[in-house]
Amino acid sequence: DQVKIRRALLSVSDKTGIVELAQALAAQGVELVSTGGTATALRNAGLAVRDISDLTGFPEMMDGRVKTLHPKVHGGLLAIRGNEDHETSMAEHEIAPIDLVVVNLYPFAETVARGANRDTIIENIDIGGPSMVRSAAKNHESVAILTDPADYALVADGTTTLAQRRKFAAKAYAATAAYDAMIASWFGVVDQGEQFPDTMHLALKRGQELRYGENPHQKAAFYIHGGPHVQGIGQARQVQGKELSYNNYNDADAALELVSEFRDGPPTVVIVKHANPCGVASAATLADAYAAAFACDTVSAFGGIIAVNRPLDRATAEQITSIFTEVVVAPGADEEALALFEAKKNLRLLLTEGLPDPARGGLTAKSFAGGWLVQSRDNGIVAREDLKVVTKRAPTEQELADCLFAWTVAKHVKSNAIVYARDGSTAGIGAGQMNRLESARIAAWKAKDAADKAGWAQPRTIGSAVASDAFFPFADGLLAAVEAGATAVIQPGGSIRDDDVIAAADAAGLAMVFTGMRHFRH
Ligand code: 93A
Repeated sequence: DQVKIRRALLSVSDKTGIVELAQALAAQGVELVSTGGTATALRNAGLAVRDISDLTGFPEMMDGRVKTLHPKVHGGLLAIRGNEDHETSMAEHEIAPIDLVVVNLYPFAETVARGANRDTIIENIDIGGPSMVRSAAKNHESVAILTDPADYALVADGTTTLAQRRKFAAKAYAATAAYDAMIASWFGVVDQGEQFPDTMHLALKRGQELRYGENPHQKAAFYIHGGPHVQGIGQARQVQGKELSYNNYNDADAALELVSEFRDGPPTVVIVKHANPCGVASAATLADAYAAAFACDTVSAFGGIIAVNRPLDRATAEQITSIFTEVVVAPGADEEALALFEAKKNLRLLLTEGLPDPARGGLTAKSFAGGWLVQSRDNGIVAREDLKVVTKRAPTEQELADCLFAWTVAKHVKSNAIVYARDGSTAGIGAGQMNRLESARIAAWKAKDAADKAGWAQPRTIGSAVASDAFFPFADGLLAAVEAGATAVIQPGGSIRDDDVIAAADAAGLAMVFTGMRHFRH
């Protein structure tokens, strides 16, 4: 099953490693055939190359749209070696067999990403390349197809094995499938504004095979969007530490998404555990913000995932490294901070280029047995002017600021979410309960526990603002917040019992605002 390569067709947009490969093949006596740009690159390196136009007997024409689309190319790729009928056709039409194709495609995604105009984008839809890739891959019994420069070295000796050719074929079809998926989504999503087309094509590239999934008996891998306009944890650069696990990715994503809400705000620190924030704070300095976020729940912060909205400095790094932390995500880090992290070999440090835009669009998906649920991202942002005061008392400036802070955090807490906040930091977070009253109670209990542990005179829920990710269906949840000492409430409103809830707030002297927007997160 070993094939000696006699003739190779090289046609690549990304010329990485092509000269070295061609040199190795030439040294094995392989005839090189190439399209315009590739032929020039090889000739410039002193190699003897046959032009594709010489092989086809046709010039490359129509601005290169028709270069390799010819029976002499596809016949040479598809003909079954040793099949009498196919061999006769080859002889009759002077078709020479091609044993190796090296192709990578017009850079469609990159062209879209750099904001090129429509005509340029269309011109970067490769037709001849994918055709050759598919022909060669179909005939992998005899023909090898290379689509990844990382595989070039494998054929440098001028031969291929069947096992190799099968692997190359699988990779080749994956490459053309991903390529067409990108084009399809550009037409559907970008070009026609269709968010939910009839069928969905995902161009996902495996970034990393993970050691295991959510649990050690599950297998897992990380896939990155191949398409443009995507920004997030997948694009972050890991500068040190152990390999990220499945849960690390999930938590780091939750932390980065939340801290990005404070992209234009004061220094802010988010500490996440099991995809829920356990402490969030904004302050004058990043170090102060970390201290306040940590104080919210010093127990849960152990082994936490931290995201910050400013480059890490020494003072913050000192605090972070003083306890066990799994992952830190930051837009940058200064030399002193980096040196401190370096001493903690296992700590995973991820640096992002800036922070993603919380208002950006896009889709999120969740798999269930038999399909996927797909929705547009929760990019809803509530501003001061959107708030409707529903109680007799209007919130003070400080209460309003705390309401909005608590609301922003609650958006990133699993439902039912209740968040108490005071002076720009969370005082208690209740997440993931099956009823709102319990979340309110848990958040208050956690605040009290934090106060007991720190030796404070009283929990920080006294005089706090409380946010609820969805409306209070009954007054009981609100009354639990009153009991905890909250003086202001922010919630969507919209319950049929809103009047009861408002009456309870008025009776307790609370100020309450409605957002008109809900932030369920499950
Ligand atoms: O415009 S095409 O779709 N028409 C073709 O016949 C064709 N053949 C190869 N594009 C075609 N290619 C692509 O040209 C290859 O996939 C490769 O990306 C590129 C290499 O061109 P050059 O060698 O001129 O740089």
